[in-house]
Amino acid sequence: MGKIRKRFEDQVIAVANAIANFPKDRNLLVASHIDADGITSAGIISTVLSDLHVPFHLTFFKQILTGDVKSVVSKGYDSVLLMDFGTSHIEFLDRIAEEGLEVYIIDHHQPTLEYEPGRLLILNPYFHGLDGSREISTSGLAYLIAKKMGGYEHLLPIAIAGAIGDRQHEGGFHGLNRKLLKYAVDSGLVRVINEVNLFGGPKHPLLFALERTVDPYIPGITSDQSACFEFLTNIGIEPMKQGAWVTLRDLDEQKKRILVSELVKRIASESGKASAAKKLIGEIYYWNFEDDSSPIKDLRDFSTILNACGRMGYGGFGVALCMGYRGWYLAQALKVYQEYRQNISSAIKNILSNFKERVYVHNGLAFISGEDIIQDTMIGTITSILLGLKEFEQVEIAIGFSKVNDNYLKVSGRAKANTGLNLGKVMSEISVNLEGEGGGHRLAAGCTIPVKYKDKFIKELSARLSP
Ligand SMILES: [Mn+2]
Repeated sequence: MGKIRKRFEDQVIAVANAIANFPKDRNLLVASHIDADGITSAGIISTVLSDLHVPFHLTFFKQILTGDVKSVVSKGYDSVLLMDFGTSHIEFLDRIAEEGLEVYIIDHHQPTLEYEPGRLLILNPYFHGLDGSREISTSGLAYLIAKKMGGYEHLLPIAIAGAIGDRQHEGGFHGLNRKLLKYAVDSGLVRVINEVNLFGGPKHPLLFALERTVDPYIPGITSDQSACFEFLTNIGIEPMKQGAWVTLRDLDEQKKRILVSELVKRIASESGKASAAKKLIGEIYYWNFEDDSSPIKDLRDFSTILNACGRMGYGGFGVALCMGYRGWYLAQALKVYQEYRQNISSAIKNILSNFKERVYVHNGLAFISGEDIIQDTMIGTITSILLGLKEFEQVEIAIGFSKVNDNYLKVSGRAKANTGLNLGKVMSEISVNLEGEGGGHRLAAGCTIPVKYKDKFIKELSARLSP
């Protein structure tokens, strides 16, 4: 083990020890991000804390701005544990820690400054030479901490679902993620197969699988059952045979090929076909201990459902699923997921049918005005989906706008692979100059800016990206 890896390991142990020995008379606030990575991280840590009989409160944040961090530290708790955020507020948190608040951070976002571990106890792979955007997510870090305490191997599939939520599986898992997946497979927790990537897996009725697939988003199919019926019939696949729903497993290879190629046509133009096909066929990660008929058997579906719960304001259902609850909680989560699909589908339809008014494309850069029609918690997802559609074939980077309130805009940026640009860094720099703030990863980032600076933001970003 290299020196760097050793330091990373030591830090995992340090955080694990701190949690294991957390004094029960101190009150603790756990604050996490509302996406799938944040919810799975919260689920893993909540399981551990419950087992330790440590009382704590759990809360979720959607944007994680300085204001949010300030509100976390001002609530009067003795200790706070920030998950999937906090790295970009180290300086501020360090000052607060000096005043007596105990601060723990488990995060994988890029730091904006080098930090010498001092008063904060922080676990971030970037401080140890590891690439937090590809090699491990917060849920993976939470798992490593749990594992150090012993007996938490069964939580590994949950950690993998978190990494999937942050799209770290795309192009295959790397680094620590790869190791975690290998361990999950070797120990029989997860099974990996190559299959058509539709909701519910190979045994799910094809009609509903199509309707429920959000990732990839299939224009005219996602969330429209009668269109799915028509689509299948038109390409010669009967949705029902002898009174039983037809599933992926019932199709022969030729029918499967037709299905995929017709779906690819729906999603992408000629040039985008290869990447759309890649999204449609790929590794599926099965949670072995989940029932075959369970809607969260496929860890990508689990991740999508958790993300939907968070975005729609029901992160708690997601945490319950991570802690092993099913029944009513799962039924509620599925209801939320249905509403989420409908929201996405109507937002996409709205943008595409008002393309001229809503989208401004220039030099491979698209600006999408989603104010008044897209919630600030959904704009990132919608921007990602739009960037993959054929209408955005010429676009390398898409920037979506939505309203936080009357004074502020949420801006979400998504880049196609290999633009060579660090979107998180660029968005952080531009927003800071415009009385805003933000950051994120290389290919996915976000920021908040005052409404009055929208045009300036567009101008500055365009200038930064022009050759
Ligand atoms: Mn994350």
